[in-house]
Amino acid sequence: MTDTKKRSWAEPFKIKMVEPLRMISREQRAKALAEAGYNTFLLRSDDVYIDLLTDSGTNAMSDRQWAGLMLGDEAYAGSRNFYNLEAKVRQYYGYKHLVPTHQGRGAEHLISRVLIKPGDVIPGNMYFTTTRLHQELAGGTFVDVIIDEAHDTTSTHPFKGDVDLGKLAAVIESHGAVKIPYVSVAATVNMAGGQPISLANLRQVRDLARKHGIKVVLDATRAMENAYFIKRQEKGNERRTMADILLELCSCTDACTMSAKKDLLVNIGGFLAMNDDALFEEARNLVVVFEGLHTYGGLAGRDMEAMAIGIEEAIDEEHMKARIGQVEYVGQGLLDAGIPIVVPVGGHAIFLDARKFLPHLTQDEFPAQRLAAELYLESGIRSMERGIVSAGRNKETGKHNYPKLELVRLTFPRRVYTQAHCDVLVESVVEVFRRREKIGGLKMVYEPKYLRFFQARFEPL
Ligand code: PM9
Repeated sequence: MTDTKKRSWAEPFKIKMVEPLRMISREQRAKALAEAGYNTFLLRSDDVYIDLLTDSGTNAMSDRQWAGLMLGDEAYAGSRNFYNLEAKVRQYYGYKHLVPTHQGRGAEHLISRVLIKPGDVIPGNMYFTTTRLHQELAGGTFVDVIIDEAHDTTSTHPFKGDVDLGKLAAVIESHGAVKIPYVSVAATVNMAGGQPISLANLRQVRDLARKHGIKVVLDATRAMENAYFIKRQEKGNERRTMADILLELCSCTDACTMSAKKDLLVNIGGFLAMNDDALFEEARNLVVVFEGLHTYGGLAGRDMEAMAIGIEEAIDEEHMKARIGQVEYVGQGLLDAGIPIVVPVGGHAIFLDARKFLPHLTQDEFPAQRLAAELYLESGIRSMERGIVSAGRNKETGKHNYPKLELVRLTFPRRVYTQAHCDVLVESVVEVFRRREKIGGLKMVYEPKYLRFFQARFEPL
């Protein structure tokens, strides 16, 4: 019987252009997987049916954004699109200065070079792969100060991205404020499952850091999604706009790095933004060395225009409701089927708990890597390992880092897939779960030096 009280939501857009999908046969998928060394990053996109590898640069742009591309001012210096973007970043993120970069890691590179000295320590709410690598390449060491609940896939804490203030205070106490150039705060926290940080917690982080003269740098890559969670579930924020919350989030920090390929609905782009004039001066000096002139930072004028328009579309609450709603729809489907996932469901992805999915495998047998491979084999769906392979090696000992979280990420590009794709996804995961006991582990047969998850190769044990 139809529930007459239930009111469904629907996407606030209709589809104007389509890109055909095709599914190759199981035999072809098995061959493709072996050729890719059981690494979903090494599959050809043509061999993928539903691509949930990432939400990075894979979003569908709107008709307004495509029109914006035609307004690209490709002047080498002083492009009008830069000034449009600068105005939007000031309006919505509130920082005084903007340094465009080709993508997020370009911004991470610059800020790490400017602020970190060899021997420094950077506390943060869980590592992110590229962020931590740039901190390490600049001579720093990342220290995780996220709350313990973030490492527990079953904890239903609503803000698992929060910083543990006791842990942060202890890092400051043991290393001294002079060794800590900044606190690295992500909103939302990707590796924890897309979990948000609360405004109350960020205010406390700011107060503690300021007391010791330490900066706070925000990874604002998915900060709009974080603002949505604050509005929905942090007391006292229900009546505020997402835009207002975003401004306050940023105002608690001194600078931000941004991969615009996520929240901001573009295929390429990023930036560094800050209030401090001296920091801006240094970043502007370096951007011309590594990215491009300070008014394009490795981007075409048209890319900056699409980003400026994307900011306004992404801050729209109907857009965000549908975006997060889609992720939650899949999450609920998987939970109803008894599949172990990280709860609460986060902003950009569903994370399968590979330890619980494949409890007969040890972490050295790369359970999440194998599970991602198996899901591809089952259904042509591409996902991403977020476990021991992504965690890399300890920079001192050279041994594997063993993260508590051994996850497979099913990541949702914005405005790309329909509810029918979501249903196919849930059914496919359930099918793999049904035959989970027969799934074996992997051994790593090739390991690159940096960010090994991108290019490592594996074979079945
Ligand atoms: N994130 C993702 O799929 C892209 C590739 S995986 C390394 O989640 C955060 C929170 C990110 C992020 C990229 C970057 C780097 C910084 N911070 O990929 O260089 O999620 O634009 O951004 C990916 P870029």
